[in-house]
Amino acid sequence: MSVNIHINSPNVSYSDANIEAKYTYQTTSVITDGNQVIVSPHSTDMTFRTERRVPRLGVMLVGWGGNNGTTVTAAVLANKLGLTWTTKTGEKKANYYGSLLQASTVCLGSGLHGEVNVLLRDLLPMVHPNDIVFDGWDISSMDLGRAMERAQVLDWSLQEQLRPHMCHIKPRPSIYIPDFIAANQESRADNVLTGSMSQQVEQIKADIRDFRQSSCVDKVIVLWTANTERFCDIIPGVNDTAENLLASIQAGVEEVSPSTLFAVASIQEGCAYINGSPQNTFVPGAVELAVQQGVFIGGDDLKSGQTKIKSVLVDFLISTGIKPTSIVSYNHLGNNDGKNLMAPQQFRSKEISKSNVLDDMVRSNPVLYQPGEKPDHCVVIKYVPFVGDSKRAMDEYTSEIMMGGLNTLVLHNTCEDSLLASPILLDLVILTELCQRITVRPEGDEDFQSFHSVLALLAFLCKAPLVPPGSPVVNAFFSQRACIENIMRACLGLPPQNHMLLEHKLQ
Ligand code: NAI
Ligand code: DG6
Repeated sequence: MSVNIHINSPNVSYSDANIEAKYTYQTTSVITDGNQVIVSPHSTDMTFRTERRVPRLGVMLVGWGGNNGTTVTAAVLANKLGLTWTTKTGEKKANYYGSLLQASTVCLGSGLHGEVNVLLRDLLPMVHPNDIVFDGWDISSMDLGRAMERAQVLDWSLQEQLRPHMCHIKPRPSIYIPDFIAANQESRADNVLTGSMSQQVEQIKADIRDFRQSSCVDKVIVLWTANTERFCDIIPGVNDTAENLLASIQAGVEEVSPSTLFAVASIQEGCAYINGSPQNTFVPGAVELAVQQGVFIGGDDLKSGQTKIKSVLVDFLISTGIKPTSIVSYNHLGNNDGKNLMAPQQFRSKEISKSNVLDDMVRSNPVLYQPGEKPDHCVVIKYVPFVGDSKRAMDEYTSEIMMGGLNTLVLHNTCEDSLLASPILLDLVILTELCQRITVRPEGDEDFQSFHSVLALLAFLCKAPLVPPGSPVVNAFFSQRACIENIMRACLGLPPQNHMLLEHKLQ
């Protein structure tokens, strides 16, 4: 059930169109000189403006016929239709567990009977997942009903109820360049565009326009949830600037990946583009193009399971003064993602995105880690067809504790990968859409400005967060979550959540 939140403050005003909140943003700058550390607090007054009208949102998935694509489409349908189904353990009901926005709460303050917690989705006007209209592309022509069956994620009796709604939906033909994904994917590729590279990009742009018009959506966001590609080489003159990238597409240069082609098409159509996979889709030329066009881009790679817990556990260990020295993360899975990741170049993309997650936490504690020192960190992925989408992840964390002691933690996690990923896909597009309606005006400025085109706010949902050039990358789970929560609170003129509870600590 949704609640209606109204802020009772002279700093917050409501009009039919907007919520405007006056806010004081507090930061501290630090100058270090030997063992002297000079800290200066600063305050900047600003106004946050949030458009209240929630648009009809269209989401186009690249890789719509895959496990994530079919599962998220089916889950939204099941929620919309209020479906229930029976398994050997009883009746199940469609829900959005695992979604930050739909299933996690924020404490607003104290009421008569203690803390009042509301769903994050109720803080600001937001698209409800049930109202999203889906479309998309896949190199496999299989209809979504059969593709859902191929994915082997949802219970059979739920599939039976959903199939009549999904069997008539076919993904649009897509851009297929075999060199970028594993050779073992070739047999799926029966739904591919032909023509020159630039003609194919034009077709993707025409698809976006066609979807926008035929489904009467106000906005389209495009999200890559297709196979992991190999990394691209960054080549001066090819993909290093927007101009060179566009010229390379015209010339059909080989080192431009399908995911970058989709990014370019989306940006040129004014649609935000999110990369749910690990590859370096956002080559410098693509980032520059997004900035030039003022379009949001975000990614990379959904942070769904093993890496999510790593961003919690390492944060916990280092912030309690314990020194992780070795982290070994093994997992096996049997879905098509696992099959694609058997190929060394595609595995390497995933290995990179899973490996960088420790960096900011390690850097934050110079007592535990000398400059350049890092824990040993090993990532292994194996393909075991029998387990299907039910991924098994095993992790060993060894840490140094006091006086040369060792502390070893071992985790075993089994879960359907796509059921963890689907709510994250929804959070990504809903947060991105919300950010398109938020603008900020620092005091003294004439105009309201949007967030930077590289939407770093999505970091909580991504393994390898994309940030504006020169910005710090934050991987630590609770800092990432606090960032989202506190920006949403700022839009309502509310201070950051400080957890001090002083009202209960004084005499
Ligand atoms: P999947 O293999 O089931 O689905 C990928 C789909 O993309 C397939 O249907 C394939 O035919 C299609 N495809 C490949 N190249 C394409 C192209 N150029 N254009 C259009 N379609 C194309 O994989 P799954 O499990 O859905 O995962 C998708 C991506 O998300 C993978 O890169 C995976 O690594 C990433 N991911 C998945 C997570 C999860 O928990 N399931 C978490 C984090 C990332
Ligand atoms: C095996 O690692 C396959 C991958 O696609 C992962 O399942 C996916 O990236 C989720 O990764 P993690 O580390 O967040 O569980």
